Amino acid sequence: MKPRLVVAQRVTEAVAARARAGFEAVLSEGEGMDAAALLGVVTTHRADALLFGSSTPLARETVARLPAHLRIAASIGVGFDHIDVAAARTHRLAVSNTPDVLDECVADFTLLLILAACRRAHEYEAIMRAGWRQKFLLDDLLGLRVSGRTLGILGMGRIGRAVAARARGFGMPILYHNRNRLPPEREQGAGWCASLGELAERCDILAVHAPGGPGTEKIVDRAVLARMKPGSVLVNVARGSLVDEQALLEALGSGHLFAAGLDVFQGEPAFDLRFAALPNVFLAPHMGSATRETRDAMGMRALDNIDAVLAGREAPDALWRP
Ligand code: 8YV
Repeated sequence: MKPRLVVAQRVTEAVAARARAGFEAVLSEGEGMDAAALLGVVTTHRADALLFGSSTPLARETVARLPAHLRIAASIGVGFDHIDVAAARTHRLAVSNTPDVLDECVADFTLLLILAACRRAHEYEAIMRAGWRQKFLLDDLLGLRVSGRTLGILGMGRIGRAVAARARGFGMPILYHNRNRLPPEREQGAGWCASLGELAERCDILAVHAPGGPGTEKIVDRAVLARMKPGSVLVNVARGSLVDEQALLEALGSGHLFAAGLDVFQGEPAFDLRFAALPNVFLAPHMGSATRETRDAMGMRALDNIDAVLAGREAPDALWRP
C-alpha cells in the first residue's frame, strides 16, 4: 500500500511523476488551494503527507483543524512565513522547507535585478519595443557603473553569500549586516556593519536577503531608506513585507534612489501598481527561483522530506525539532 499524498498546487512534471509513482496522490492543477479546500481534500483523501507552497498559508487555525493522520506538510520554497511553525509544533505536525537548492538561481536573479536597475534595462527594453528610431547622444539615458560600487547585503545567509560571490566577480566591494558577525571564512573579505542603518549609509546598492515573518515587517523602513546615499539602488528578491513600500515609492519618485529592482511585493500578486508607473524600477513577478532545474530540485527536496518522515525519520529540513 502506497502512502497517501495531497499536492496542493501544480508542480513540475518531474515532481508530479515522482509523486504519482511513490504515492496514492491527489494532484491539484491549480495555483494553490485555500485553507478550506486543503482541509477538505486532506481529510477525504486520508492523506499522510501534504506538499504545498507559499500560496497555501498554514495559519494557526488551519493547522489546528488538520486531521491527525497527516504526518508532514512539506513546503516548496526556502521562506516559511506562510507557515505557523509554533502551531505545527503544538500539534506535532512535521513541517519542512527546501533550503540550499535554490541559492544559486536566486543569487543569479539578484544580479539580474542589480544590473537591470543600474543599467536601466526596463527603459531600454521599452524603447526597443516601441520601435526605437530616435538616435541617442552620448549623455542620454545613462546608467550606473556597477563595478566599483559597494554592494550592501542585508542577510548574509546562504543566498546572501552566493550573491557576494557573484558580485566579487563584478568588482564590487561588499558590506553586510547580520545580527552576528560571520567567521572570516564565510565573510570572504566582506565588511560587517553592526546595524542596518550603518549598512544603508555605507553602500551604493542594498540587496535584501532577510527571511520574512514576525519581527521583520518593514525593516527597510522610511528611516533606512533616508539613510541610503542619494542616487543609490535597492533590490529585493526576499519578501515584500520587509520593505515599507510607500516610503520606497516616494524615494524612487523623488530621485533620492536612482532605481530599484523588485521581485517581491506586499499583497502578491496584487502588487501596488504605482511601481509599474515608475520608469526607474525593474519589476519581476516573484521569479527568483524560477528555473526548470531549481523548481524540480525544490519539489524533489520536499518529497525527500516527506519520504523521511513517512519512513519514521526526522525531516532533514524540519522547521521545528523535538
Ligand atoms: C518560491 C520563494 O517561488 O523559496 C521561496 O521562499 O519565495 C520562492 O522560491 C515560492 O516560495 C514557491 O512556493
